[in-house]
Amino acid sequence: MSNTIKRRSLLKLFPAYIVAPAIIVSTAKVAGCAPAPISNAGKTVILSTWNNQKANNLAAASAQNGKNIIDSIVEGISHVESDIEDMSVGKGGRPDREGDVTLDSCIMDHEGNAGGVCFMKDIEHPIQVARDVMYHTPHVLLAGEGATNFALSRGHTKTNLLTEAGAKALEAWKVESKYKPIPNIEQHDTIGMIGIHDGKVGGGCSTSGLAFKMQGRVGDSPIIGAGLFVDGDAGACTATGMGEIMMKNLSSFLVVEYMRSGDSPTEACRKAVKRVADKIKGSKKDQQMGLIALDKDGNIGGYSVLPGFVYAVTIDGKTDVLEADSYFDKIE
Ligand code: SD4
Repeated sequence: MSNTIKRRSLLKLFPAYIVAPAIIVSTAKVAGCAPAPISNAGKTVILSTWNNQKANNLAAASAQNGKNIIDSIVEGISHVESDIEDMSVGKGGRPDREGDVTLDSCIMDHEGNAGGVCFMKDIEHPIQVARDVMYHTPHVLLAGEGATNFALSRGHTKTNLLTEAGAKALEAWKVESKYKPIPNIEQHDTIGMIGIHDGKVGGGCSTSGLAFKMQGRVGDSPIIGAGLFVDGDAGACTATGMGEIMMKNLSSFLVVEYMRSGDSPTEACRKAVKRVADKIKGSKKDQQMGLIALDKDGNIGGYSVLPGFVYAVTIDGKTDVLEADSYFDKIE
């Protein structure tokens, strides 16, 4: 992760309003004497959770080649779903405790159309199936066998999602069988991707969920409002981390609503994180939630409960990895 930019170190060099967040500026709250804001209006902006630079670049190239924001995001996320080195998404994902890899995903466009799949087995590209649910069914979310059968009806084929590494990880876990999600695992986790292209905002999210979860467990990633929310009049937000937190607080929805009320993306994420972190205060601090957001003008931001959350940002073809500020200073 050579070109990670740590926002705190930039803050030492520049006034906060210039570095919020790091390379892109949202000066919504700087009154009167503010310098001219640097705006991303009119640019193609792609953001994804974790160090997903390759996925960002594919999505950006796709937009450059004339695809709309939704299809570009599907292209970026599909790459990660096929990457068996990424053990938190798609093929190669860590299984549940019964040995099944089960996938969750959703997608949403600027008009408020949405689709998702959850607890889906045997299909490599849940993000593509989510898009099909959005555009080719009257529903928003298909689960389990229904989702797999729908995927097959749309031309997907069955794939064995469990790799040797995934099976070995389960065997190792069984020795103690302790369910203890690890914050920031591999810096390469669930992919949530949001973007704006041709003035249209969109987003998608895809995961194999928390490793060694109970069979049937579904996280935030396929749930509109929890793992992802998009509104063409306000912006987009997506989440990563311990899904139960986002599900109980509808964090992605909350961030978009804060932006609608005038908060910058960073401030909106900070406030949604605070809502969650205030409830954690006093108890063990080992539950991560990372949020990234984009407003309708292309300004971006991120914030997390615990340190160590990074996200990839591509603006007009240039990609960087930023580390978000966090509510707590350390993981306990
Ligand atoms: C879940 N939010 O299933 C996902 C997991 C995740 O980084 O994001 N891991 O709860």
